[in-house]
Amino acid sequence: MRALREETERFMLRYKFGMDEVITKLSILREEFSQAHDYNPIEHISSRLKTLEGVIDKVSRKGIEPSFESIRATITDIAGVRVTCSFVSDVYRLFELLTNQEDVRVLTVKDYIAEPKPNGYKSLHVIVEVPVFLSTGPEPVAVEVQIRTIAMDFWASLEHKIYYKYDKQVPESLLERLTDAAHTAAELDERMERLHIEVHGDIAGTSKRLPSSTTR
Ligand code: 0O2
Repeated sequence: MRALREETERFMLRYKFGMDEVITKLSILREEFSQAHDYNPIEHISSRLKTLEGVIDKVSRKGIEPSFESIRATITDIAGVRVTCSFVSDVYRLFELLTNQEDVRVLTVKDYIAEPKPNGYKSLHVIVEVPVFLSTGPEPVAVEVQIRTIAMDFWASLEHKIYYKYDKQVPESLLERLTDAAHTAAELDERMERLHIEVHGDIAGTSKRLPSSTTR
């Protein structure tokens, strides 16, 4: 029993390490990009680790017998990192900067910005695999990274609360208003980005520092 508990803790710890590694990568990008371009593409980084109960629930819902092996093979969002950016262009820029790193392997990409969910949900989801260096050697660990704008995040967090408040049975009229609000959020993103480009120019990933007169 004790051995199983220790193995379970060790199993879950790997995901925490993978998550920490991705957060470190993002924090380095944030700091370095700010220094090199006088511009910060990341507003906020948050993370969460699924509970063991949550993981077992999810694998069981898929009709799979829970085991370390089956969980490793089928549940790729045990470790989750969420990044909010000001603008849609920053979302894609950050995606490129992260996934172009040599030790980051992309497992799947779901671009709900290009193709929003029917309810209006927008976000860029990428499952990456990063090596975690343990005393027993390196181990690849999957981490789900969700990258989105502040407006998309605002919408998603309210939608998430409403979804659970109504126990997943949200009244039709509320659903319609939520989808409408998602369109408004998308429109706001476009307007804000246009304004930003007008004031600061298009800060391409490789562009030089902005002249001091145009920075705040
Ligand atoms: P939590 O607590 O945020 O982690 P899968 O996870 O692969 O079985 P799916 O649908 O293929 O399921 O994964 P997908 O589409 O990549 O979305 C999974 C996560 O995206 C969700 O995690 C949410 O965080 C977020 N998400 C997806 N769709 C919506 C949506 O319509 N509204 C909101 N607010 N968030 C969404 P979890 O596990 O549901 O929750």
